[in-house]
Amino acid sequence: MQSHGSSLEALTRWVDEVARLTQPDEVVWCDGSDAEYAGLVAHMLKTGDLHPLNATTHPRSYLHRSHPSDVARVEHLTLVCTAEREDAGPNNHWMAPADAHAKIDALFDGAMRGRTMYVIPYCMGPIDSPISRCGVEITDSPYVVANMRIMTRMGAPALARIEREGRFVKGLHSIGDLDPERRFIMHFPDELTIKSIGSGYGGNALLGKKCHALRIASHQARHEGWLAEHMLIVGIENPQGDKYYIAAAFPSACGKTNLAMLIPTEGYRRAGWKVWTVGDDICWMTPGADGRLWAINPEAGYFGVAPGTGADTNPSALATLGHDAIFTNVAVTADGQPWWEGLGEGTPVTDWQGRPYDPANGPAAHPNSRFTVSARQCPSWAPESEDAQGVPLSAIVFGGRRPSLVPLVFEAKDWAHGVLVGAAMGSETTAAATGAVGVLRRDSMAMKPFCGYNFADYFAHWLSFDRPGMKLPRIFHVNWFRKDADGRFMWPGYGENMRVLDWMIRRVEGLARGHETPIGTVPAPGELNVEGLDVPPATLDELTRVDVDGWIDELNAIGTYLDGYGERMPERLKAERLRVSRALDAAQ
Ligand code: GTP
Ligand code: SPV
Ligand code: MN
Repeated sequence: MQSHGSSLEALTRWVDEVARLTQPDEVVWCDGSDAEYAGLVAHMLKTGDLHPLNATTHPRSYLHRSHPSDVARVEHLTLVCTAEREDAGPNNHWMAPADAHAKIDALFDGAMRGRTMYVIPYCMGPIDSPISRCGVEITDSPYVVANMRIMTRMGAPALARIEREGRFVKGLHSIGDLDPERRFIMHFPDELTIKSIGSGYGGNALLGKKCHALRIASHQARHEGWLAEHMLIVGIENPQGDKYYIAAAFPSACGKTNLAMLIPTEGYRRAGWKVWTVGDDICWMTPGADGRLWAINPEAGYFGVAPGTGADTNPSALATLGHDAIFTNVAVTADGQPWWEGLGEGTPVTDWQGRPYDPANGPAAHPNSRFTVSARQCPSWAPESEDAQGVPLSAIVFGGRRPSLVPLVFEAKDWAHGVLVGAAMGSETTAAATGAVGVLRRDSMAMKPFCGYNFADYFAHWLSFDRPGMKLPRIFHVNWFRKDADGRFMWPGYGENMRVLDWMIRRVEGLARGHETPIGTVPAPGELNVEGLDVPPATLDELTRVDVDGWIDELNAIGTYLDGYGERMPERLKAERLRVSRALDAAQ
């Protein structure tokens, strides 16, 4: 650890160096105050970076329209720059660090001329938690500053912690000229450094989020014995007042925010069940002295998907969005309210690009339009989100968009099997990243775009938690997205997912025997609470059935996928796949 003061010296030196390279007109150190935020908003309302919304229905809320070519993450331009290509793995795009620095520094040369350079100290996680980590983002985008203010603990307290600790992640960002040809998001895990240019979009530009809290943090976590994951954290309180915490990894735009804010259906509510939101996107897990995994949400806000968020699907999110929110690339109604497909009320008059709405141009809101809002505004916000030690996990859930084959829910036999289930995850691509939508691909643990190192080493790291003294969470897999022959979802999802969480908790408590199958344990007939559920029995049977022939093919495809990682793939995982394959053959 560096001595007191030297860290700020290092920080100041880096800020000076960046200013010399990027040549801004002005350098502003952000303190995170309300007055600073209000000043930024006023400035952006003048420049057109923000547009006012209806101040009666949406106090202090604003619309941002991004460049139409800058609306999502860009995986092909996102690089992990380790000395050895193999350390980044086939799951990442790679460039040698020296080449990467040279390439991107040339783009940063003079990039901030005529602009203000903001220095943003931030803390990922509760400001006084030993698990939390700090960073500093330098950016020329006031929109990024405003979003970082909502998404992280930003400003003076973070700077004080950086001065005390002497360590922080360096993140340099410029919107550049927004030309996709000059857009890169580069990570240098060994230098705890991020450089991003050419995009103002969330995951590419809010460097505390995916770049720091997942790609850099996963690399640190591997060496320090913890896990940085693309997971929500939800607390479920039963009528007796016991709380169970569950973390769930679903790929981008596959239901984390919705499950984290779930409102139990009426029967559960009447019986006294409550659901608490700890986090909706990122989870840092650390083994505690008691052998359990303890989880914190490193973020302070939600950068959530707007489309599909309605009074019938996620009323908690709508309540959260009642004031002090930033909307990006949504449509607007005649009276200046934000609007998106699935909202359920209102009529769009202006689309996400600011044009008069014409259905011939596609959806009114961009499919990856988003809201940014403080987590504390959520009615189900869990006060334990601020607990320094985090919350203890009872279960980990994996899941993706699988239109066929994969049952509603099953439980892995043990930790190693659970790691295989997570590694084997598949999901249809979504609008959260540029490229084709609806293409089934492997997205191990929902970390394909976010793991800062070789997936084979990552799976080995996951397996390493299975050791004496650990009291590991149970591992489940869910699929809310099965479709029937007509392409309609077979499971109603959203609040009804409470029925699946309830079964998981009964499994944890030893109160549901389940039905063992070669792929894992599914609910035995009668175990899933279906009271008042509007799903035909034949559909429910189909949702919990294991199609042995289909799964034999799936396990073969998983084998091919794991083999793609060559020698580095842990034998334990290959053996686990073989075990499941053989069990399926025996059941045929
Ligand atoms: P990121 O922020 O991109 O990491 O996404 P996320 O995992 O938080 O996804 P989110 O909860 O925002 O959901 C994305 C889309 O899936 C939205 O359009 C939701 O309405 C839809 N969705 C969420 N849960 C369900 C569900 O249980 N069933 C169905 N059919 N759709 C769902
Ligand atoms: C995701 O794409 O998984 C998100 C949005 O949560 S972003 O922060 O842009 O990555
Ligand atoms: Mn995400």
